[in-house]
Amino acid sequence: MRIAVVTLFAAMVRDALDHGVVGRALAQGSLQLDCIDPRQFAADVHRTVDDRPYGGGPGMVLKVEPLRSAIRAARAQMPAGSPRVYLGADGERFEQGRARQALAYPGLILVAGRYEGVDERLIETEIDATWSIGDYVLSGGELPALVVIDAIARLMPGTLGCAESAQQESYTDGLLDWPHYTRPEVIDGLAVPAVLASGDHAAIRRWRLQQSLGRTWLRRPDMLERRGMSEEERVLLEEFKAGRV
Ligand code: 4G4
Repeated sequence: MRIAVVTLFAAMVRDALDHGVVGRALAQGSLQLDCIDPRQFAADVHRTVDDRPYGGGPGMVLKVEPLRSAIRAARAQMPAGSPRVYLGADGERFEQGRARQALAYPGLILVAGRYEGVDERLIETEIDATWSIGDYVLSGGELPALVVIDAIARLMPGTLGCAESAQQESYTDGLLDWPHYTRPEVIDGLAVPAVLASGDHAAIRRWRLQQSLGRTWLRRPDMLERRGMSEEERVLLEEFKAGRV
């Protein structure tokens, strides 16, 4: 998959993605990243990319022409039908479901704003959607763009070291994760749950599903409400609530 980021801080975006599973996806070529800097399209000797806001007040606004040229350049080098997405706190919430949907896109153009934001007419004419990663204001769209790229990249086939890890998680989609343990078997008087060392894979699967259901019920009942449960899941959650596990 190809992702283009239109940003005044290309090095920040590239450097942050050069680690871990996303770094490997880039090295492998399953993910291709292009950063396009609006400053390269600025017309004057000072390479100006901002200007004063109409109506006055503090702060600056990203100028239309350099940003528009950068978005168009991104579009020209990306597969046809790659949506242009602006990152802003006023956007639609970017959640796991959106990350999964984005896997099917031919490409994705992410536009990171700075200063007080961009000229509204540019959003109207050059942007297909605005995504927000949560209800807080950041100094630029780069961190949200990085969050979006990481969430998508780890879902791409071949990105996670183990081919099964993504699939293993699928039956608990829409649930919180189950608890994980590694050696030693006892630490600070706390033992690993016996079932995990039993070798009984069906029992382990049931225990993990039950822990995921229980945690989601305790910590994020809204997620459980949205997702619904199978009959097996209902039984497992009732057993969890009864405190038998
Ligand atoms: C648009 C307008 C996204 C974008 C102004 C971007 C939070 C999110 C920005 C700004 C962002 C989010 C510079 C204030 C960039 N902040 N919640 N900031 N600012 O996804």
